[in-house]
Amino acid sequence: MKKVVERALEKYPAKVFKSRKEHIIIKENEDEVPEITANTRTIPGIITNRGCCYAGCKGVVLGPIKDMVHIVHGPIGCSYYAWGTRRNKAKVIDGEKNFLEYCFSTDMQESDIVFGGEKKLRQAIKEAVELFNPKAITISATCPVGLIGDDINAVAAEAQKLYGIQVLAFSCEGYKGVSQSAGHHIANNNLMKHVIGIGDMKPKKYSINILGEYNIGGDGWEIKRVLDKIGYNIIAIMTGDGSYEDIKNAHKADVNLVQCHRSINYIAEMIETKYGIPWIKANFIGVKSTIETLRYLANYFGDDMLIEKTEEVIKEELADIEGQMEYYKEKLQGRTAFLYVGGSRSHHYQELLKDLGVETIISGYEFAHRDDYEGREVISTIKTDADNKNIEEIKVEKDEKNYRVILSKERYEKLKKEIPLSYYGGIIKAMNKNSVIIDDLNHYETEEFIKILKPDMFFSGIKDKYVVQKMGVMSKQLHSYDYSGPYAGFKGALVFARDVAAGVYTPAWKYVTPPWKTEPMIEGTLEEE
Ligand code: CFM
Ligand code: HCA
Repeated sequence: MKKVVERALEKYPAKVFKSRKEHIIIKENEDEVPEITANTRTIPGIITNRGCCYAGCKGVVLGPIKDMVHIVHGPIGCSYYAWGTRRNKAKVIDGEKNFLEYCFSTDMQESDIVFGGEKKLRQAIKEAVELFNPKAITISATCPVGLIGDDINAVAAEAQKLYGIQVLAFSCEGYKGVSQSAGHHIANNNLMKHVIGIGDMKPKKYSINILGEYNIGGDGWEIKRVLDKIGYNIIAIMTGDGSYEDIKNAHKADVNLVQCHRSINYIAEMIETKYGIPWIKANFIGVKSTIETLRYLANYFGDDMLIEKTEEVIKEELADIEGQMEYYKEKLQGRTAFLYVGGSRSHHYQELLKDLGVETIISGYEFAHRDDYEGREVISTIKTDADNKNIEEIKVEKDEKNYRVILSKERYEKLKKEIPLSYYGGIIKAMNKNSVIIDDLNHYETEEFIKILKPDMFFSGIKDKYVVQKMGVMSKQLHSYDYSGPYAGFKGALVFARDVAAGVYTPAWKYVTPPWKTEPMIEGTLEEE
């Protein structure tokens, strides 16, 4: 594998070679978790797949919240990008509002750049209030807003006073940070500061939130279906098919499930610190992972009835898919995959591929941080409630592989047992010996690795799907699921298995000649006599 990596990078100038090597690791031993360089600026000149800060804030985290009006202060292209390219699926509840079909923009023009755009923003808020009467509004900044110095915070504060509804400003100018990851953080901070905690609903038994689930292809609905069947009460899903009303009450849950750690670990941790609600790393992608997550959750509550019901639901759900999963596994067994997605799916989907007998030989993230690769060391320290009363000390102990969270006497008495909490193991641990893990992969490297490793399937996004498809390799989008789905949970696993088998077995591949069939394998120069 070392030779493979060196061959893929050999054309780089020395400086670029040195830098890129730090972002690529080979897992040489089973238990080893080598250090990787991540979350740094992409080398100028290299084309990266990454998005921008605004995409992470407005496009990913805020965008799916259905009952808020999301105004983009900026040029129409930015507005359209973060609206029209995301698959925000939502169900309208009777009497509630859903604005997801609208793209709200100040449509900044050259004159606004020269003379300032605050007036236009004020007008846009006024129109939104008059036409739609929303309960709350978000304003997201695009690059020019920061460059010309429009004060969206002042405009938001003024509008909040004037209209008597929450108007939240997000200074998520696209150029901030090194990727969309900075935008997740900005969105998380503001939701935590202004929305989470203002609700006063009375929670029911077994109340949970699902954090970092964006309902792509209906994944959130499929997860909810199973959790409802077991008897959980989901207060808020953040933020797929999410609602302002639900998010206000997120602090009332007993525990937070974290699906995408990268985009929402900030909220999970802030809720933990402020309200003493722990979080559990979940994975509802893959049959085995879903079962593990459900068992973990039932064990967290430690209620015998819940544990029994969980087993019953697992049995029922498995009975519905087992035969067909076996069929697809027979078709896919022994194949290899190359995964390259944003900041969490490259890990989650390996588990589902494992269910189908497919091994991931190379995988990477666009913008993950080191903890997503290498895992998290410590989860909890000290918990307090909102008023800083009832301080609970939670001790974290590490045994050989797992962390156990030992609760305070009071909480222990309430729950009657010690509760094992999962920690986040990271992607490297999930991969096999001799696999390659790569950060901020670019198009050049994608092509090189495909040529050298010849995986049977490639999972990525719209920016490289077709290049790889033209190389004769089955190429599937894991951001949008190629408009299929759901892929989560039990039934979703089957939809994924069907889609992947259909992709691998399509007769189209025989009409494509991969470059390695026509290109010379050894390059060299002929010496003149
Ligand atoms: Fe989390 Fe996501 Fe992802 Fe992400 Fe994204 Fe996404 Fe993604 Mo595209 S929040 S990190 S910023 S799971 S939009 S729903 S698919 S890159 S792997
Ligand atoms: C984004 C959103 C994106 C893009 C998907 C892709 C998404 O980065 O702004 O590149 O195919 O999931 O919609 O990640």
